[in-house]
Amino acid sequence: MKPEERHLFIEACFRRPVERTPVWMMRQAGRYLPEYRAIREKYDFITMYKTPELVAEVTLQPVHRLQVDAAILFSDILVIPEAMGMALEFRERQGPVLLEPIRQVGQIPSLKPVEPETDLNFVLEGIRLVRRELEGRVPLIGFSGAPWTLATYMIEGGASRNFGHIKRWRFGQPDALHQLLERISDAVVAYCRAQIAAGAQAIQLFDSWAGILDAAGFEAFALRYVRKIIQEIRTPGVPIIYFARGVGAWLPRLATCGADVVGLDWQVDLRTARQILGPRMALQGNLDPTALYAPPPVIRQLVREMLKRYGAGSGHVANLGHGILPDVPVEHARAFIEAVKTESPVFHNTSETERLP
Ligand code: 1CP
Repeated sequence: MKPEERHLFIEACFRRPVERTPVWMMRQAGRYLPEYRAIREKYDFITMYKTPELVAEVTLQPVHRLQVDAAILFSDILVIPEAMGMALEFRERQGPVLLEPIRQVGQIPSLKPVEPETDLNFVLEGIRLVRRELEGRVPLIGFSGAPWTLATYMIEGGASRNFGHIKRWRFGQPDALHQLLERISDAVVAYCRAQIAAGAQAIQLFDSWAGILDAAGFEAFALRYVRKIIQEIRTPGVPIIYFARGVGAWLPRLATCGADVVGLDWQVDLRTARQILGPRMALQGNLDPTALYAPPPVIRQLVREMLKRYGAGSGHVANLGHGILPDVPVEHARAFIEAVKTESPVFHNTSETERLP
């Protein structure tokens, strides 16, 4: 069989049998890698994600160095607000900032519909380059921000402490918020479809700020749009992952999102999550990213515990519960990846797993 015909990562996403648990790390293409920092010394972050050759190079760095089971495109969720016409600036030590956040309903009509082939061609070209260079070794994950999280950045302007602006919309003018979320959803659908057409083999929707909502708000302002997007971008053979942070209290609701895989943060217990979500979807996660500060033998033990919490059989993609932190030693990241690869086969071998508690 040619390598591209069967990828562990894709098989596990669809809960088909695998000989071991596949593993990758959110934010694996980033600052903890010295080779990333070396490029970053020469270019600012925005130039990097707008240059397809650099996108390809950085995307492949963790594949070469750590032999992860999937590549994730080096880019950012804020390319969508930027393509909709919002000015974006990257500030060192602060991160990305949208210079004129949306604070009035009247600003919504000025947002442009997104045409990925023209507005975001640097992403699509990056995908094509990565696919060519990967030669089918591991699959490439494309991604987008989910509408709620993108709306949070568009209204707050950047990272926020209390999310006072968007919360004011959520409770005070929900219709205006829905109007904005509709527009963002249209852009996300077009963007994800274009990524798949260019060669993305899986799509992850990042809802990093879902956890600031209340239960009813999570359903009305986050899930409802995610469900619709997933229906519209569904493509045979291309798994869709929904990563929502801070939503452990709403697992039964999460089960209705329609994704093939749900990404979980480290506060969720994998066994409980599998009981609730397992019959319908695969699970991805969820080691605490700060666990990678521990020495490698401890990391190995923590990985063993994570695998055991999930239990026997397929349907688990090992990952961190959020992005890898910039000051984690590369050798600790390697210990995480290797521990999953060497410890997990026992959980896929029925004669062995029958003996597990
Ligand atoms: O070199 C630098 O200083 C830039 C650091 C950096 C990197 C490497 C940023 C700025 N973004 C990225 C890459 C990135 N961002 C990827 C690449 C693929 C990967 O390796 O996983 C992805 C998937 C993202 C997604 C992203 N960007 C999210 C969702 C995931 C998450 O971590 O919650 C969010 C919220 C962003 C916004 C963003 N971009 C960058 C920063 C520092 C932030 C966070 C700002 C904040 O809210 O505090």
